Parts: sequence; structure tokens; C-alpha cells
Amino acid sequence: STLCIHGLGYIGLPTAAMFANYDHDVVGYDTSEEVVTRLSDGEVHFDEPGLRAFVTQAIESEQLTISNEVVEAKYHIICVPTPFDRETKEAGLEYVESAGQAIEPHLRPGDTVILESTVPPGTTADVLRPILEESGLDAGEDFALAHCPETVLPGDIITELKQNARIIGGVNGVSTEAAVRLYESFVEAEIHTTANATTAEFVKLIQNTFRDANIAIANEIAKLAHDYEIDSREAISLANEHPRVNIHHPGPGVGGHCLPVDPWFLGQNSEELDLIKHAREVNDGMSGYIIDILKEELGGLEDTKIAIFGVAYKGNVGDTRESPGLKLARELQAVSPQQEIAMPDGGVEVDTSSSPSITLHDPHVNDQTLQLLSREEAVDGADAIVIATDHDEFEEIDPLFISRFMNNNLVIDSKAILDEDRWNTEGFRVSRI
Ligand code: SAJ
Repeated sequence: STLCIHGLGYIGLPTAAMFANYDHDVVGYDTSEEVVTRLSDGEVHFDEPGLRAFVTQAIESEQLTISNEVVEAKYHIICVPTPFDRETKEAGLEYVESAGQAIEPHLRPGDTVILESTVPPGTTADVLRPILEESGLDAGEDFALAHCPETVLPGDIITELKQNARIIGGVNGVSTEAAVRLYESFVEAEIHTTANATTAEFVKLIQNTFRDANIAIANEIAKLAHDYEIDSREAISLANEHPRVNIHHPGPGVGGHCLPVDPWFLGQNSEELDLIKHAREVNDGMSGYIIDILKEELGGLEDTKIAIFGVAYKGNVGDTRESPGLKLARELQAVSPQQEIAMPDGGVEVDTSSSPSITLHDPHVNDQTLQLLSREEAVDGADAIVIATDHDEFEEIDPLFISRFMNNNLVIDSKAILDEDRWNTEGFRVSRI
């Protein structure tokens, strides 16, 4: 076979289907039996518009085979996760390492290995390369080795795979060229090259770091604007009329598997994270800021009921990774007034009867562990609604209908998506970020 894709997640699966639909012979490999079984039955294990049909087309044309075995292939593309450790703020490279170990016995002279996973700078050259060279083959001489970071936006992956510019950096010029030839088969935009894998890794990380820091500025502006009693969104949009100013939107914090973690990866092998680290903390602090607003507006959180609308990490997707809505729910539970009661046996029990109760509603998320409620159930007896995600459905909510269920009338519209006048008319107090 021509290509073996390692890891069939958010990036690996669409990439495998893309190459297959562009006439390559592709084996999609995943270590999870469940993923392999479900995909073989035509079921896609996560939510991405158009992906199911795209994958089905690739499988039915027999260009794409799903397998739980690694095969010999002219190109190996690694699309495995690099899980973030919240304690150490580091990327886990165990899956990159095991992918390398799985490829090594199948590696032949003339093959090309490409790492797509987002990794700390230096990973391709210092972690992956030595593992592959245990085959006795030399990277850059006997086989090509390159980093080609993915840059697609969840929710629009198939289009962006084709239309986004790519950056490719090999461990030497020959490696870079080998990877470029492969991606040229479907990438319509420019492919930029650097004969250095570390630069390509670095570029990917600073793209997401830029966006994260820009959002941190927007969030700080929102807090400042609140103190001056002005509308931050109006101010930002007016500021952006300047040809060289482009401030992003404030909100409940930054979620997803990229923006909240990639900036930390930059600091994995360097001590220089400063402003970037601070920007991360500003964004992480937005849930605490929302809690302060709730406390102020409700006069404390004791015995309140808060409905959180939106636990996906952003609008119109079903992905909850690093979701601001869930982070807010966790923190609301933690800061709640809890009383310790001494028990007759000498132990201590925590009385949570006066804690706020939290309900969650999200029409895009399908997760049994979250106890998601319908819109009406979630607001029944609630004192406040926090809109934490800009799903299209939320714009259509009828405030009059909702008001019948609620106990109090507060709405924190962290994404500024509601028609404020309409909600005010129905007696709601709307607080935006
Ligand atoms: N957000 C704001 N304000 C904004 C824009 C976004 O608060 O003005 C929040 C969103 O609500 C969300 C988070 O930021 O919680 C991230 O959303 P996003 O749409 O900015 O990005 P992701 O994480 O879905 O995808 C990003 C993209 N990177 C850039 O735009 C630089 C995507 O192109 C990357 O491929 C992806 O990370 C990745 O895989 O690295």
C-alpha cells in the first residue's frame, strides 16, 4: 500500500479519507479495536460535518482500508494525540513514541515518515528520529523524515484540509521535498517549506499562541470596559476599523485541544514563557470572572440554581475538550459554600445542601456521563442562565417561553449572541462579557 496513517482521530481520519479520495491506496491504522470496528461498520466516532459521507466514499471505493495492524507503506503519517498534562503543563509524547516504534520494523529504504501531531519544538529530530533509526536506516539519507503540522479548524476540516496553506519542514532538504510531493496531491493552497523540522513545529505552535494571546487581550479589554460601563464588543469592533488592528472576541475562556495547550508546549524545552504564560492565565481566569459576576448579581451563590447553556468548547461543534462551560461548572461546584459537619464517630462530612445546583444543556453534545438536560428542564427553577457557547440554536431561544420556568431573571451572555433588547423586554437582566 502507498500510505499508512497512524491514528484515526480528528486529523488522521479526514486525512486518510482525503488521500484515499485522491486515488492513493491508504491503510488507516488505529490501536483502538473499538474505533476500527465502528469505522469498518461505516460509523464515525466523532462529530464533524460531512465527514461520515467522505469516509464512506473512501471505504466504498476500496481506496481506504481500516485496520489494527501497521503495514509496509511508502509513506507513514503519524496523527496521534499528544495529551496535555495539566499539572506539569507538558505534552505527553508516549503515542508519538509508540507510533515510531510501530513503524520502525516496517521501515524500508526510500520510505517517508511524516509527523502531523502537534508537538513541542524538537520532537521530530530528537524523539522520533532516534526511534526510527533503530532500524539501522538513517533519516535524511535512507528514508525521509518531516514534520507537517495540521492547521484545520474543527467544524470545517474537510474544506480547510484542501484550502489551508501548509508548512513542511524535513530533517533535511530531501526529506522536505519528499513530503511536499505527497501533500501536493490534494492541497490547493501554497505549501511553504523549511529544511528543519523544529521550525515547522515552532510555527504551528506560535500560530495558536498568537490567537490565544489575542483573545487574552480581548478578555482583558472586556473586563476593563465593564469597569468603565461601556460595551467591549462595540469598542473592539471600532478599534478594528484601523487597518493594522485585529482584536479577537472576548468570551468565557478559551477551549479546545489546541489553543489552551499549544502555548505551553513552547515552554517544554525553554524557560522563556512569560507574556504567553500570562495570557494563558488571563483566559483561564474567565470562568472565575463569570463566577464573580454571578455572585455580585445574585447576592451570593448559596442555594441558587445556575443553568449552563453550551458545554462544547465552541459554537456548533460537539467537542467538549477543555470546554469553558464545563470548567465553569466544575469551579462553581468547588467555590460553593460547603459546611463541614462533625460526625458522632469523629469523622467529618461535607454538607453541600446550600451549594448552587448546576444544570447543563447542549444540543450538540452527546455524552451520557454529563447528565445533559433539555432546555426546559435545565432552566426549571433556575436563577441564572450562563450562555457559554455560541451555538446557533441559542440565538433562537424565546425569552418569554424561558421566563415561565425561571426563578430569577439573570442571563450572562458570555458570547454576546442574544438579542439584548428582546430579553430585556421580557424582564431579563442581561450581562455580557
Ligand atoms: N475564541 C474566543 N474568541 C475568539 C475566537 C475564539 O474566545 O475571538 C475561543 C473559542 O470559543 C474556543 C477557542 O477560542 O473556545 C478556540 O476556538 P478557535 O475557533 O479559535 O480554534 P480551534 O481550537 O477550533 O482551532 C485552532 C485553529 N487555530 C487558529 O486559528 C490559529 C485551527 O486553525 C487549528 O488547526 C487548530 O486550532 C489546531 O488543531 O491547532
